[in-house]
Amino acid sequence: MKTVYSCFTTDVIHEGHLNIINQAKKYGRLVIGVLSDEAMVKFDRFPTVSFDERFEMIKNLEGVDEVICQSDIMYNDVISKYKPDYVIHGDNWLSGPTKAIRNNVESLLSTYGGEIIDVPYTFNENVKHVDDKIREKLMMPEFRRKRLKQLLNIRPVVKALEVHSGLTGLIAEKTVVEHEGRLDQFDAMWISSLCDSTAKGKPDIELVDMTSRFRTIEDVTEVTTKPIIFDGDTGGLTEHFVYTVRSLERMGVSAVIIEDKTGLKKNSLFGTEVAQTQDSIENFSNKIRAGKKVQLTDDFMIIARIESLILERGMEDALTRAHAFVEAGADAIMIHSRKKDPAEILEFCDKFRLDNKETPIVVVPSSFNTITEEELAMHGVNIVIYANQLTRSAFPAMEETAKDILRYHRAKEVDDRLMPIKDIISLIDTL
Ligand code: SPV
Ligand code: MG
Repeated sequence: MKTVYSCFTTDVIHEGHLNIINQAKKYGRLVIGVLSDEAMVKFDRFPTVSFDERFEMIKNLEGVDEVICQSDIMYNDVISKYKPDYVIHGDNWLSGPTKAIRNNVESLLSTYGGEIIDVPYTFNENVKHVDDKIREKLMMPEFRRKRLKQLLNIRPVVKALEVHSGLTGLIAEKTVVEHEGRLDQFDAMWISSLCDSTAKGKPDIELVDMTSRFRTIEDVTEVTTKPIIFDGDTGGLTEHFVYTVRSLERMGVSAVIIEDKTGLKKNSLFGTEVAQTQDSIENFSNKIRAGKKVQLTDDFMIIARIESLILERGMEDALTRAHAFVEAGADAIMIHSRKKDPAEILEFCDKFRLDNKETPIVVVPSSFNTITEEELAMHGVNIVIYANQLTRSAFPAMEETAKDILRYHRAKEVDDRLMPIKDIISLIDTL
C-alpha cells in the first residue's frame, strides 16, 4: 500500500479539501499533517480554532487514515519520518511565495523517487465565502485584541511594521516573502505617532489629536486582521489617558506604548538636541496604574517606554525605571536608543533580564539597524518594531515622481517605476 501525504492549514473544511482527500485516496493510504499554530502564523494567518480542534476535525473526516502534527511549513521532518510515495496539494503552490514550499517538497521527494500530485485549486463562491468568514472573525475586536499576547507565546520574536492608513495596513497584512527557502511575514502593526503625524503634514508633538489618531486606527482595522500596537506618545494627562485606554480596548487595539516624558513631547530621534522633559517615576507609575485599573479585559497591554538612554540619563536610571514601571503594572517595557551601535540596548536587555525573566521587552531599531531580530531575541527582546520605514521609503519615491513630471511635462518617464493599476486593484479586497 502506498502512502499519500497532505498538509492542511485550515480552520474550516470546504469542498476544496474534500476534493484533495478524494483524489488522494486513489493513490493509497492518506496521512494528513495538521500545521502547528506557530508554523501557521508564520506562513499563513492566525488560526481561529485551536490546534487540538483542528486535529480532531481532520481526524473525523472520512477517507483520512492517520493525522499527525506538522510543526514547520517546510516538509523536512515529516518526509524523513513518513517517506510518503506521494505528496498531494492544491496547484496554487505552483506560483507566488508558496512555490518555495513546493520546491522544498520536490527536492526531498527526489532523493527516493516520491512524487508530487498537484490538484487544480478549487476557486468558487463557497470557498471564497468560507475564507471571508475566517478573515471577518479575525478582524473582530475581541479576537484581534488578544492576539498580541497569543503571539508572544508562540513567536520567538514578534515583528511589527509601521502603518498609517488602510493601504499601508494592507502591506503589513499581505506581504509574504520567500527568502533563502524560508517564508516570512509581519505579525503585527505599529501605529506610529511620527508617521501618523507626518502623513498629515504635522510635527510629531502630540498635535494630531486622539480623535484623528483613532480615525487612523479605524482605517487600518477596517481592512486588516493583524494585531495593533498603538503609539500613545506620553499618554497625556492621567485623567485623559484612562479614556484613551478604554477607547483603544474597545477598538480592538492590543497594546498602547506610552513614554515617560512630560510637557511638550518631541520625537525621540531628536534626543537632547531639543528640550524634552522626562516624567518622574512616581507620576508615570501613577499613570500606568490608572490605565491598568480601568481596562476591561485581560487582553490589553500597557507598555512603558523608557527615554533615559535617549535623554542621556544613563543605564542605571533606565533600569530603575523599568523595574518601577513593571511594579506599577506595565505589561511590557520598551527601551529606546538613537545610537547606531546597539550596545546600550543590549546592555539594558541583559541587565534587565538578570532580575526579570518574564516581562516582554520591546525595541525600535531605527538607528541601531544593523542588528538582526534573532540577535535581539538572544538578548531577551520579544517585540521588534519597524517604526517608520514604510513612510521613509514612500516619501522619496513620491517626491522623485513629482519632480520628474515637472521636468518632462508628461508622465511617461516615470511609468516604469509605477505599480501597474491592475496590481493596486488586486491589493484591495472587495466584498
Ligand atoms: C514613532 O514611531 O512615532 C516612535 C518611535 O515613537 S521614534 O520615532 O523612534 O521615537
Ligand atoms: Mg512616537
